[in-house]
Amino acid sequence: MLDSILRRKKDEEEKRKEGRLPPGQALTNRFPVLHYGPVPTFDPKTWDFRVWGEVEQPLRLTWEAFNQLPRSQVTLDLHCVTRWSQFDMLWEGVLVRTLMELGLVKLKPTARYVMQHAENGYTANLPLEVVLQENFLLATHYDGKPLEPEHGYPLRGVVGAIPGRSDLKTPYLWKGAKWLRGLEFMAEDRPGFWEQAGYHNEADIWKEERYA
Ligand SMILES: Nc1nc2c(c(=O)[nH]1)N[C@H]1C(S)=C(S)[C@@H](COP(=O)(O)O)O[C@H]1N2
Ligand SMILES: [Mo]
Repeated sequence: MLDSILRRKKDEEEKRKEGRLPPGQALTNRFPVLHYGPVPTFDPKTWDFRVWGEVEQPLRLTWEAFNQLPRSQVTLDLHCVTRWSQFDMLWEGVLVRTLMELGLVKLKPTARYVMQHAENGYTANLPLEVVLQENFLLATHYDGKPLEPEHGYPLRGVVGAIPGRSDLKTPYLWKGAKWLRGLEFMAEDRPGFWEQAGYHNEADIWKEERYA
């Protein structure tokens, strides 16, 4: 017990020295579960992933089709607004850029923001530029395995920091919607679920943009 606390403090100091611990955050080694409401059930026969809004053509993919998309891997440091940070987490999933490269999604020039729509009405908004970065993933796997139900199985948005990539904007983790069912491309910004509840719209981890 004491051992593990001391080890965690040492790890935390290390990450701080490396410039990877944002202000007000503490290191955790156990992946916490945080969300509002119940964990939804997944039915592969009725599940779909939709893209609509400021796109040339709306898109609908079944679970079977979504699974055939090429996946990318990225190692992210995740930072939750409730002040835990977990480092070096291996994620796998589909980059939004990949949907565009395949021609499945063609953006209208008016597209500037993106709303993630998840089960039970959860939403999270981000600027288009962030969604197109390589630290935002439509994630199906964590640590080499399909997501656990409580972490968003079968699909979640995930956003985190890539060490050394200060060119990428990094918002807090609530900006990734678990149990994701669709992306709405928008001309104007709209607040998502936690943003309507008073969380910061930009949510930059380095500027500690926690609450508005
Ligand atoms: N669908 C959905 N996604 C969600 C949430 C939620 O309530 N519902 N909470 C967000 C918040 S506040 C956090 S911190 C992360 C937590 O992800 P985790 O449970 O995998 O750690 O999920 C985010 N995505
Ligand atoms: Mo959170």
